[in-house]
Amino acid sequence: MPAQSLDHQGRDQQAGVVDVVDVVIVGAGILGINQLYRAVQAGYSVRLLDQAGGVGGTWYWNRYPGCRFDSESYTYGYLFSEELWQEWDWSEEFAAQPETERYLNHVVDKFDLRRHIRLNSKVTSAVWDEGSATWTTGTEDGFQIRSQYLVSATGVLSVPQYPDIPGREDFLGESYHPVRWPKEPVDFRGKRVAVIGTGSTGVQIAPAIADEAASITMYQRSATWATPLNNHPISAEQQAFLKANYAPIKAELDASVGGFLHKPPGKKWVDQSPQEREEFFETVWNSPGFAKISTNYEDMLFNREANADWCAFMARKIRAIVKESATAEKLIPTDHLYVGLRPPYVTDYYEMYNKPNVELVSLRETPIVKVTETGIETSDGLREFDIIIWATGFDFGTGAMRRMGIVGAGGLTLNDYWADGPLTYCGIMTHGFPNFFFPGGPHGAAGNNPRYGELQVTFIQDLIDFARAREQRRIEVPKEAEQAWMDMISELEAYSSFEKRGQYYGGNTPGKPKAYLLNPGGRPKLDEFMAKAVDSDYQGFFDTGRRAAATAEGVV
Ligand code: NA7
Repeated sequence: MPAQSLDHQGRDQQAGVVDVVDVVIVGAGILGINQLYRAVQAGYSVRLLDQAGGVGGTWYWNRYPGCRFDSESYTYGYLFSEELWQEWDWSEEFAAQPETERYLNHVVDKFDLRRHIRLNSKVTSAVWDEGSATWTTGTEDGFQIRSQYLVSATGVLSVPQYPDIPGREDFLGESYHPVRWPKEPVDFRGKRVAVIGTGSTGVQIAPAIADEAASITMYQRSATWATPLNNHPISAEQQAFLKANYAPIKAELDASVGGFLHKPPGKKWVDQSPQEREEFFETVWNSPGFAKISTNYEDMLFNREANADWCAFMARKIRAIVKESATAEKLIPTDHLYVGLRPPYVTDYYEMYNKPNVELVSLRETPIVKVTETGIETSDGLREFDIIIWATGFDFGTGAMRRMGIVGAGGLTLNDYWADGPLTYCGIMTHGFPNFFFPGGPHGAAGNNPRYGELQVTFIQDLIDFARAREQRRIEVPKEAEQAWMDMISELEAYSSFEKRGQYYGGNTPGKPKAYLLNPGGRPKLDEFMAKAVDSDYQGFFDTGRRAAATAEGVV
């Protein structure tokens, strides 16, 4: 079926028809759009499927008040087109969700990508056929499509997670998860609002609605080390600077470890006096977003004393901002150091607690007993609400792929192969699943995700081009290459500051294997592994199928 047969909503006119294309991409988020752009540019027939009613992925779904970047806008956007860079003006250092959704729609239209996209298409199965060396992908509405290559760009934060609290379904007021926020704005005026969860999402929403709502009650299980985002509008002068410096900025980002422009300070805590430390921490506190990590003392994450000193500084800040001392003390984490959990970056979060209509409930002191028809009962009694916001996180990293019904070579399911945690090569391929790629997947990133993702998207497109040029129909990462990447993960994970109870180990998701889900080697390790594959003409990537067949026949 030619792409032109899509109707104006991006749906095929006849569900159930088996379509055949070169590449099927799942997910119209930042990396799915990037992969689509590359594949279309390279002349492939492509169909992109997304369960949403619009493009944007994370930036389509998370339309809750206060949602915004915590990576600098211009470092998050695409770098593959200077023309795009020159024509798009980000309005703020850390843009809000509506602007990012507009940006991604702009990119799709500018590069004429929309006609390849089928929306409202939730993938429920994807099965490899060895004989034809193709994938057949099926959607919830019965549409089927066959392709030589399958790319799952389904994101790490796409499957919402609700806690198993008794009575959650009984609540008769409005309930929302931020990643399934309605398109129509929620009216908070005069409403009593509960926010469950104080991760990056909960602490963004609450200050954004605190003036409108009658009351906000924050339910906090773990306090987090939130620090100011320090957002600001991009001035005309800064805009001119960005436009004039596309090439050097791109070069700096391309060479960066984590995809940021922040520069390490060249200083260690251990070498400084108490007064120097105090002054330095003040500068770090006033720095933008993730610079709290990347421009902090170079031994901060590796020296517990240095980290504890930074935490003591942040605790003093919290006490200085939050007037009621009992509330301030509850907000100060006592069970983990900085970057033990993913640190949120906030605007007016601590200040919000000085408003008379905002209350903090520590679930460590008074746990939730149940949700009732009218509110939430904790061990100290019932509070009644009109709206409950479940800012309780995600099935991180593998959530979406584990729900797509992926079946690889020999009938092996992805869920079985990943039963003890994902096994990947560069966070993009897994052995036993030929012609299948997942940019932005588990083990892929640990920083500014699009900057990792663009390395992966480029590698995937180059690999497909290479295989096509040599008439290799089957691409499979060799087990040894996957093992080498997994060995890197295990070795460097030892230096990770993240706690096992958090999302990066699957610790927040009941029943999920506890395995590290980030790339602890940063972009340099991706570069190193990918360059090795490219330099060896992808040695071993094309003959594993034949080897397996030969082994089965007893030839080898
Ligand atoms: P997070 O960071 O996983 O935070 C989820 C929050 O929900 C966190 O405070 C949890 O407390 C809390 N939570 C989870 N389950 C419960 C129950 N049962 N009771 C009370 N509180 C609970 O998700 P976010 O959406 O905030 O952020 C996700 C990503 O978005 C983030 O990494 C950024 O990349 C952007 P806990 O810490 O588990 O005690």
